[in-house]
Amino acid sequence: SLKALIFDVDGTLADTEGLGHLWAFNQAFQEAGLPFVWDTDTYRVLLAVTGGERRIHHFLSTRPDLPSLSRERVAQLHQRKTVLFGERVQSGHVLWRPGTKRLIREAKHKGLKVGIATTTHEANVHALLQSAFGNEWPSWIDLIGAAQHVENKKPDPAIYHWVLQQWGYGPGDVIAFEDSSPGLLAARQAQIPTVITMNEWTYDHDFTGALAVLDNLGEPGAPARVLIPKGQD
Ligand code: XBP
Ligand code: MG
Repeated sequence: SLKALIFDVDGTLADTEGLGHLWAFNQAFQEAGLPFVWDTDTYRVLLAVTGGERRIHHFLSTRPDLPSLSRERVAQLHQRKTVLFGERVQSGHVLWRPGTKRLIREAKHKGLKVGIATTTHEANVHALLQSAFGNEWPSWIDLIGAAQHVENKKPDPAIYHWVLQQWGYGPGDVIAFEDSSPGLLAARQAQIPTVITMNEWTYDHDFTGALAVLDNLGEPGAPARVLIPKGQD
């Protein structure tokens, strides 16, 4: 029987990518005097590499024309990006998606646990939860599985295995909510039934195997629409 809901963060709970992460990456590059900017088309492709630090390394590996950066330099750059992202959330640039707060509250009122399974840094998750629930956020979220908890990032299922293990639950005890193909692959490889809420960054992803593909989680008076994923139309 259903015991818990597990939410991805970026793109699922909140629209974090464009005005949040992408802005923060570019701001960090600019502050460091680096000679490149990511535009939205570039970033759309780069999102296939999950984890900001890995994403920067991957980008540099595709651009031999650019000066190479040491591991430490990239780590510093990404630390600064995390600080900038937190500020961006605090200044109200990152909006929570329809239905997400409502569903978390409803789940808790029904006695379900609510967990997080994300590839992003835990500090970013705290900033986002604070922005949505204020200081009371720990009473709404039981468990946060984030970047530091597992080595391998989505589409590897490690973060989902970690969350299930913390609770002692099986994959049939939970439902996952994701917005992207790497996220769906991670949850599905852990055998977890997964609902997709797609967004502007992920509408063309392959969502084969999802329980349902929705535009968002819906609010009273603005219900979610069921979408037909690519390849099944
Ligand atoms: C999200 C990510 C993250 C963010 C950036 O993937 O891939 O890397 O884009 O955050 P998912 P960090 O929603 O599947 O977890 O820079 O903190 O990694
Ligand atoms: Mg996501």
